[in-house]
Amino acid sequence: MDSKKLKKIFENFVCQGVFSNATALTSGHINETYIVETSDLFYVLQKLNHLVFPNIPELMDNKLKIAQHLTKKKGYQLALLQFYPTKTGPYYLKDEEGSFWSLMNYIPGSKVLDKTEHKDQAYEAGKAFGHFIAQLDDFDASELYEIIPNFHKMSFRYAQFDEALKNGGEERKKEAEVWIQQVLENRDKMHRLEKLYEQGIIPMRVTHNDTKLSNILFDENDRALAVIDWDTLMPGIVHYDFGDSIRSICSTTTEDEAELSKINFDYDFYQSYKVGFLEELENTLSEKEIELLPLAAQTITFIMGLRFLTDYLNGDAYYKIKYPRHNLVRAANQLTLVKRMEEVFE
Ligand code: GN1
Ligand code: MG
Repeated sequence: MDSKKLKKIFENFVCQGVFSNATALTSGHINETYIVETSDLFYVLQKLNHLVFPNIPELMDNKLKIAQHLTKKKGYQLALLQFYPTKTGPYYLKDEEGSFWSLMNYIPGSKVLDKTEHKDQAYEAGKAFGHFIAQLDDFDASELYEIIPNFHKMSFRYAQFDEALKNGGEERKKEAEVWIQQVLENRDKMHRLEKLYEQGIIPMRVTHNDTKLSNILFDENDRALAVIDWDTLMPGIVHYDFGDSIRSICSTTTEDEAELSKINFDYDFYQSYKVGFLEELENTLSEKEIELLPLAAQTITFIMGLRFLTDYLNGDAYYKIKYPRHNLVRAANQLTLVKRMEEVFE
């Protein structure tokens, strides 16, 4: 998007500084994100994908409530996201094309990691997400809108997959055959966490639901600075967040790697992440929740593989892709990682 348009959008928000420049960040799969440079400060301007997030007012309401809660907590040790209102009041702007925008603070001196480089980073990531969840423990989950209903619910993702299998093109199905087979074979095992939740054995908490490595900001010394991307904060189970971190933090490649032989599960990183995570959450989680963490790693990696595969069969309707078989590559990558995890855990 050109700079002139971005300037116009930015000027609808109440904040300091005169717009000088905007650069796109390309890592997210859903929203469009820009760093805005002004005479004063940097900001993060985001075009929110309203096909994925159909109710933007509710989305922003969730994020503001979380910000308010964490601001009030004296013990919150990470940098906070702040959201800026528009001149007409709401914390989002609807532009002339019907697109929705929000503006956030930029956290100075921060960087994002694509891949874990050493185990201290894994430990820091575990501490950061553990801390975030612990600080939300006294937040009333019923105050949050379920922004994407059934987001990590396996039965819902299986239903979408079954539908895609029924309607998908023959060619795509043939290309994806081995991965479809792996999904079918693991169906029951990967359903276990959801069943335990439904039986009341695992409790509901407020969870982040997108705890990948790139949703942590690090400082130059690799200390975690902030947990970002609060789009999917909703009621959930702790396993969603633990598992989603492990799949990105303990893989030897990114989820875009097409060369499957390069994908391994790094058990040292896993242990370090878990130590950091439990340092923050030991007194909050039950023994049963802790016992199920290895299954969480496999289940959430699997659900990502399943979602990429479903999107591939659907003709790439959901995730942004950079080339035609991108979603198939991502699905193969994640399902390979599940296998590598299984070898280690069993
Ligand atoms: C999407 O847009 P991004 O990168 O924050 C997705 C997550 C997936 C992730 C895979 C709302 O997150 O669930 O884990 O891609 N978010 C949504 O990298 O579907
Ligand atoms: Mg996200």
